[in-house]
Amino acid sequence: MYHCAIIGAGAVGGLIAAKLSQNHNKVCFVDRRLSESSQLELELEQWQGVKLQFKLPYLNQLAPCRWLIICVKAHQVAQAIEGLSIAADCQVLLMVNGIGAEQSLLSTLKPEQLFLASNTHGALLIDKQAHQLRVKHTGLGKIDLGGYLNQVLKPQYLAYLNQAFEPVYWHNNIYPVLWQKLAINCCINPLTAIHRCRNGELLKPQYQSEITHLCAEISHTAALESIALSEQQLQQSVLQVAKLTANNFSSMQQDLAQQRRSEIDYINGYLVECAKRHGLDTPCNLALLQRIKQMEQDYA
Ligand code: KPL
Repeated sequence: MYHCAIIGAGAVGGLIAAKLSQNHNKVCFVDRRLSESSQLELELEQWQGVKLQFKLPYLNQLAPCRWLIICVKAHQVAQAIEGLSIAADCQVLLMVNGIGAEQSLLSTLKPEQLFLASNTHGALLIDKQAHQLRVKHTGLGKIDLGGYLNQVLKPQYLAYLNQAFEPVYWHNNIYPVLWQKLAINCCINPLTAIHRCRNGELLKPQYQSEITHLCAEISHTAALESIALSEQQLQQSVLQVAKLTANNFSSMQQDLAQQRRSEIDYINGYLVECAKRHGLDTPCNLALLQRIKQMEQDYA
């Protein structure tokens, strides 16, 4: 029996599978692009040649899984679980950029089954062939998680996740953490995509006024959602992440460079819509949203 199924055989999914299996959890992958009932070979760069085989079970045979981790792009979440038979007592952990994708799971899952996480571990996809995946753990980070509903009991798998990824922090209310991460993504992702630069470029003086305005809009919107995050606190975390990941290209920068759909709808798009529901205008976030949308429309 698999303890854990991972949807999304990418950098983060690969890293989680590798670390959980190192800690003796039985893990399988679910990936619609690969054929069912086949194997996926995973190598973590740090393993120096050691490879592990993971099963891709038939999608309708997931019933024994009690723990499902979804780490796909935010806009792929709904499709990722389509047609899966997920047991009513299976706990589902969503680990995606932005906010809003969780709503698409609620037609299939009960709200108390759903948990949301923010991950700051660096993971890089070195190579992905049909049935082979090579990933690298590029930076130690942390995982924060909590229930979709506030004040729910800790999930059973928390201890296993903590063994593999210490530290894992449990929150009775995860939303302030998700909003802080949202602010980081609202600033770093579109700005690096538009200016085609690495995260560290945003530390330059010419970007500071725009980042200040973006953080002010995010802080005001968060307050309307009863989440207290000061503009200064948000700006500080944006700059800290830009510094810590200075050499990286953000996920949105990479998406646009490779002419893929970005996660903008769940990042600045979520922020703009949320503010609108409260009657608040967020012109700086709206401008970035429109610019990224335009860039996506201009793909050849
Ligand atoms: O989450 C990220 C992303 O690229 O999506 C950051 C934190 C900005 C790191 O690049």
